[in-house]
Amino acid sequence: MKPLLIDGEWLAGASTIQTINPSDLSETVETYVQADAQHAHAAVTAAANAAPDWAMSTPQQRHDILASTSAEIMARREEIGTLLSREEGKTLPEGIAETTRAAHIFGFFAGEALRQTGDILPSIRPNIGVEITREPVGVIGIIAPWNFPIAIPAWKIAPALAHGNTLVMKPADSVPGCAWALADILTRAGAPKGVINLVMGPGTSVGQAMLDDPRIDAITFTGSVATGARVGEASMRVGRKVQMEMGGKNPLVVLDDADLETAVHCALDGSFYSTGQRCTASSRLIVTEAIHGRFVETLVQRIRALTIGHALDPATDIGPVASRDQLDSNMRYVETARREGGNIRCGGETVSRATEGYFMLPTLITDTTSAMTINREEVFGPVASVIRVRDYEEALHVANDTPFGLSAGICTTSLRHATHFKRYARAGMVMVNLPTAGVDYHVPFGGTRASSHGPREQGRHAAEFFTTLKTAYTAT
Ligand code: UN1
Repeated sequence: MKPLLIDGEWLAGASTIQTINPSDLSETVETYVQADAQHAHAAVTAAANAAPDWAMSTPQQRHDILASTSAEIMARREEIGTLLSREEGKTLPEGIAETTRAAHIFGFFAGEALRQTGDILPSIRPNIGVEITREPVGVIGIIAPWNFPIAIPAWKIAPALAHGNTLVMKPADSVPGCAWALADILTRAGAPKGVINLVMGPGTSVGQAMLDDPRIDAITFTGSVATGARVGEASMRVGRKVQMEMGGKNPLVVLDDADLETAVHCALDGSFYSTGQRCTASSRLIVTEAIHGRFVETLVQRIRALTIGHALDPATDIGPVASRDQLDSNMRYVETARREGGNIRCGGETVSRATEGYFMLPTLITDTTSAMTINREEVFGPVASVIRVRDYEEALHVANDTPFGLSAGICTTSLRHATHFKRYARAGMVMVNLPTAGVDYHVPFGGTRASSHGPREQGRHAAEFFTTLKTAYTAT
């Protein structure tokens, strides 16, 4: 049984939950203690009490904790990756790759702890000097989603600590295993008591208690648009800094001059790997007329060749959907697309395997228009739709015809179109001849409009959220 971590103590609580393997519903993965609102309160108290000392910790101390965390994650990547795949359902290679990514993130931010910088400059007035320094924000609340159970906690925890903040973390209910492993590793790596607090529990009680607690100075959230709105409103009420990564409805434009192999690969990877459960997934394939037929035919062939199955089976390409609710929601979206005139070109149904799990065939819906529900709302499953367009200009227009703005891709051999798209795609990230999903950890991550709010995550730019600037004037 995995306990809560509050003020350096591993604690039992009044209740527990068990996680279930979405590849095999007969298998319980782990039992976790559930926090309540009082635990959340105690966790914030611990983080607030630990904040002044941790803010004064040396760059070397922060570096060493983060570097040894990175090393332990790397050494245990198969074991932790397996736990990830058993709880979330992504395939074992995806689970191990995500765990490796988490190790790299801790390694990067170990370096960032040493690379704190500031500015010294003259005042506009005589005999005055100005210093601009970055200070920790204080107590960070972390609310993490279920689809990247280790990478997203890592890219929130690592910069929070590197920049001298303490934290209270609530992992997603259905996949707390990796966040628990991180808390355990960080504690043994030397994080002082109260610096990291882990409260597993429902959003309605634990998450809400965090939102309502004005002692949390900043919240970093990844999840749905609906929950993001609640996080944003609650944070505004207490004047708290907030960073939110929410949905996407990411376009992948395929132009007539695209290399067909590249385009099909980008669509297959971007739309269906990780079972399409990525906010960066390519869910709208916007294809110009001359390549449309060949592209759809080849993509359908490749989709049909994918093996859908148990996440730990080495033959599996695409694991199960993560939960019953998500599967039901995916199927409702497919039904709505059919009703609104979409052609379910392949997939669109659940499948049985040797073990009972949430298996769904990757689904391609053709003959869709930008106005259809399937092209307006995020599905968050192995479902992509095709919109046929005349030319690049229409493709760009359709690509931008969405409230979201996370990632946008284009497959083309035209430098002119690629260059224009990089400039005019309304998204935080643009991919040329690459899938819309799959990002580096050393550069900014985030989007525009309904996808994101607040400063970017990851890379050096993470400092904007996890620090606050101080400007000091000194008469000389
Ligand atoms: C990726 O595409 O590599 O929740 C990462 C998500 C994003 C992470 C995507 N925040 O899907």
